[in-house]
Amino acid sequence: MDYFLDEEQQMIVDLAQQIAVEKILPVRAELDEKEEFPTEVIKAMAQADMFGLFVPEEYGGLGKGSFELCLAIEELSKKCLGISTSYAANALGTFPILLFGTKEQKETYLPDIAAGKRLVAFGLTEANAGSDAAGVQTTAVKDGDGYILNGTKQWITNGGEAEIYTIIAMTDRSRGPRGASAFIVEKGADGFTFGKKEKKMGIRASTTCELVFNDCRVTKESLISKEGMGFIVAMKTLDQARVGVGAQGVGVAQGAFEEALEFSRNRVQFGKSIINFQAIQHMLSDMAIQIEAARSLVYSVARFVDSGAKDITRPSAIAKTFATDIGMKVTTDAVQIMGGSGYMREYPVEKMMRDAKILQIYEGTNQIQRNVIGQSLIRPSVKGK
Ligand code: COS
Repeated sequence: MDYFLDEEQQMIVDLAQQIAVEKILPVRAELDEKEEFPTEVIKAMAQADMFGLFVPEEYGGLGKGSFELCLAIEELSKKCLGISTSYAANALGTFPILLFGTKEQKETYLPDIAAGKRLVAFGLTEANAGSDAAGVQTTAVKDGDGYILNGTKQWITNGGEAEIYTIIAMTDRSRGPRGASAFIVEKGADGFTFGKKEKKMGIRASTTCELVFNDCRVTKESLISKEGMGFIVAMKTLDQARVGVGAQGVGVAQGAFEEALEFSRNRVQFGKSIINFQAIQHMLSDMAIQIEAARSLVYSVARFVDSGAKDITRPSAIAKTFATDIGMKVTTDAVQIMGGSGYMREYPVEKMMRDAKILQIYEGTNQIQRNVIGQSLIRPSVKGK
């Protein structure tokens, strides 16, 4: 399919593809095996200006949008979802500053983020606040001209590696979602430490850990937007980011499809390549149909996001849900086509299948997405048409 990319968009695809093939492919299995953060790949991406893609030019970025970010994420995801997760989570952590930050906050943080000098992480999730995002128990208590943070964030992608953290904490618990506020906290702040590093089923080249706040003092300049706006900051951040998770689904599905296609051309059984069997052809055809449908949807929604449309909640949830369900389906079918070989670590599809599972879970499970879509159908004026 031709998606009529312009010259710059094609350059972004080519560049991301080059990094994926030259820098990611040779190390992905080892990083997965050792559960190691891709420091060298991140450096290569920084040198290639990939962290500046979605940052406005006035803050040192390339001034591109969600669509270009999705193109880059898709290419990286074809080769390693763990590494693309580190990259995409950096954007997730940056969106609160980009969407709601003051001029000073943008001037302080965005140039380093765009240069890839400082990674970012988004801290919403807690032990008792997963799908129920308003259940955050971390507190931020006003103290003089600052705030004191206490609490523990869980399962934070880029935790420990990132230098900048955008954190949701309760400034007034009695107000429920309206009592949450968003803050920027820097690595090294007094009272801010890292807890246990998680051992995961997949995306093992990305790091996931706890953030522990123990009387951590931040200045009032660290507050993003206003007190009480934290839940909206988090929801709008997720609305912005979810189409990128859809792009991860498209990428990992495409990667697995290419492996299965190549394998089925070469694998001979009953005297012929297995691609000649209709059972295999139909599976490959379904994979091709599903990937193209998911890609078309993700690209359309990313362009819609870039159009400046006010309400992107429902389309983002639709793109995330559809494309990540496809990511899971296609990677599972790739393992099936490759049979015993597909199940072995010698081939990359078992990793792709393990990796793909998280896409249906993080940034809001696909069940929560269906709730969000359902709510928008009940209250069209509030959550989109
Ligand atoms: N954009 C703007 N405002 C939004 C919004 C959005 N996408 N979603 C909700 N709001 C607003 C609502 O309109 C409501 O405003 P009012 O108080 O003025 O009525 C307020 O926020 C509370 O919304 P709601 O009542 O829908 O909140 P719930 O506690 O029921 O939670 C869901 C809603 C389930 C959608 C939310 O908790 C969620 O997204 N959960 C998943 C979180 C997630 O993705 N976690 C993954 C970890 S982060 S990587």
